[in-house]
Amino acid sequence: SLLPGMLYPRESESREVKSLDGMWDFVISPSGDALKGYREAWFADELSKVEKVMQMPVPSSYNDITTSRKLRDHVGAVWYQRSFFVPSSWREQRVFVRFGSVNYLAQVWLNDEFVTNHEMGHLPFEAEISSYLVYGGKNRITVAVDNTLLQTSVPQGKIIDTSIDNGTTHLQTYTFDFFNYAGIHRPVLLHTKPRIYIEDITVRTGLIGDTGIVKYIIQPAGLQEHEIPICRVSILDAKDILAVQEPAYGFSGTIKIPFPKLWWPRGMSPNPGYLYTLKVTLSVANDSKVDVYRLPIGIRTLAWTNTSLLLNDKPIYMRGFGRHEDSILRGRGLDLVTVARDHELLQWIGANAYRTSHYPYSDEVLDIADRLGFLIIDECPSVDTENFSPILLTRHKDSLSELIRRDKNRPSVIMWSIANEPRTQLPEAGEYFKQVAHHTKALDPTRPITIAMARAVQEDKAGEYLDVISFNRYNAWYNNPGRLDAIISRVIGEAEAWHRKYNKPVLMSEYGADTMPGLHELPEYVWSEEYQKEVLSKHFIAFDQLRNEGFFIGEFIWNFADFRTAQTYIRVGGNRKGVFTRDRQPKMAAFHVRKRYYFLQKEL
Ligand code: GCB
Repeated sequence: SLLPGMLYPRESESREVKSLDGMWDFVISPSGDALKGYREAWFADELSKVEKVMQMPVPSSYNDITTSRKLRDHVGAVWYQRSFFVPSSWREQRVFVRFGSVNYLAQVWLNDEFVTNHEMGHLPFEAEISSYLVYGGKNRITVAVDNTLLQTSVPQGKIIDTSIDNGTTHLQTYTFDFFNYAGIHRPVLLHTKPRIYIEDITVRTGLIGDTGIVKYIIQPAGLQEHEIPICRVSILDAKDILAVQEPAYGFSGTIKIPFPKLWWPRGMSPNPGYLYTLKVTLSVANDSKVDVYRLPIGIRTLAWTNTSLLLNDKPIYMRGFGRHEDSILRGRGLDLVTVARDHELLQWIGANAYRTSHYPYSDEVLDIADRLGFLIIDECPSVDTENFSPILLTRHKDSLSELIRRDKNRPSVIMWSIANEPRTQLPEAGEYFKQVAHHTKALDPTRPITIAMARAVQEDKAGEYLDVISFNRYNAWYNNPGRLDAIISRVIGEAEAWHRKYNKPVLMSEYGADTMPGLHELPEYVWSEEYQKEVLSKHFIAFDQLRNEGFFIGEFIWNFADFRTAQTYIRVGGNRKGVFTRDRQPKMAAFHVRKRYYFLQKEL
């Protein structure tokens, strides 16, 4: 692969991890003088000496923490800085800094030196900083974060200059329906690796008869030409007992596990999400230093036909949600309390799947999905694409390269979603998505790809390049609001039309209704709890009929929980299509969804 590896920083006998999370000094770049920080080289000294700084928690979005409208709606750069100490012992190691996600553009300086930059939120990046550090002393890290979205960014946005009174303001506009939260959204970790280290691991699993097959490829780094590497791979079960006595040797190979415990999704086994550990050790002859990395893996197969998706040779039916990484005050920042609560609620309601709408979720979220046996449709950050251009195509492909590099070994990930609601009716959309699909398939032929479609079946130009057709449709909401009677036939008709046109499995990736908790009305009226319940129930009837037709493979309610959007008069405090409120309590419909999802679990 062209990209260097992006293994999650895990401690081991050869690797140390030190978190830089906590309060950082923070300054907004003045609007009207966007370049000030660069001109004055704010990274070159303590920010607090030259500017009035505030304290900003990392990880978090910066938008909703203060009472400042200016900060909430800021467009352009902000600066983060903190200091930290590095022990002298780290001189013997390589040291890296890793950002789980910075939205959208990041530039990083270590002490006085520029270290790296990264474009694209929701995906990790790291850089080796060994040569920039003061060992046994104090260091300073500075990060400039710019949230500006343009027609060439993923996702796309537009900057509009407005003149009100006598000043000009840059306004960020975007068509996607979630707030463009910004900041250092996920953990910042310092981590060490030995001089010669395991750079990347790729695992593919299979099953032949009663034998589990684990194929692996190890990418080493730091080897000199004359050095003779020794790479050793073994597999441990969940109790840390060797699953096979003999380790495998070499940078690639196959390990066979007799009668393995398979990775099953929720509801298909009393013990879903079973994980083994792939333990890799790398050393060189005549050197005592050994690098050790432990990767959790699940043994499963995945296959698809023109009507179904098969996991361990069994057809799967997905019952779940589109979600968001969104919570009160924190915005899109990783919040482990919310992550834990969300997975409690997902279990309570009987879901077995979710889509990471509309961007890749954190490593920490996917770790839980692997462990609990959720089926994940893993979505790249391309949402609402409208102006297809060569630069955008390159970035879009990059987003998939980075996503697949990060998540390729995860058993929970059973599909790549290469876009949400792109304008697939446009003439250029065909060639564009042909190329994105090609790129994705070349990187990972083991998983099917999909797009969450919004355009009408007849006008679509992208479906032929996909393996699974997903569609988002708001019957009785955006289409025919109030017309509960129109739902069943429309949903069935559309699913059939997609299948007829492309002869591929079909799932419904979004449907739902905005609902104000506490608003009640009979007969059902838009925005009431009764209305949401009824919209969902009508869809359930349609899905049950579709399931008899043999090509329908999943239902995903929009949305798991209420979430924040840009300000508009169609949103009350944000998007209210959640079955749970933004503070993660059930609306009335949640109890009905729970009945259905448990019924499906029993039936399947
Ligand atoms: C959609 C989008 C999603 C929106 C949703 C809505 O089709 O994919 O991002 O939030 O509709 O509620 O309008």
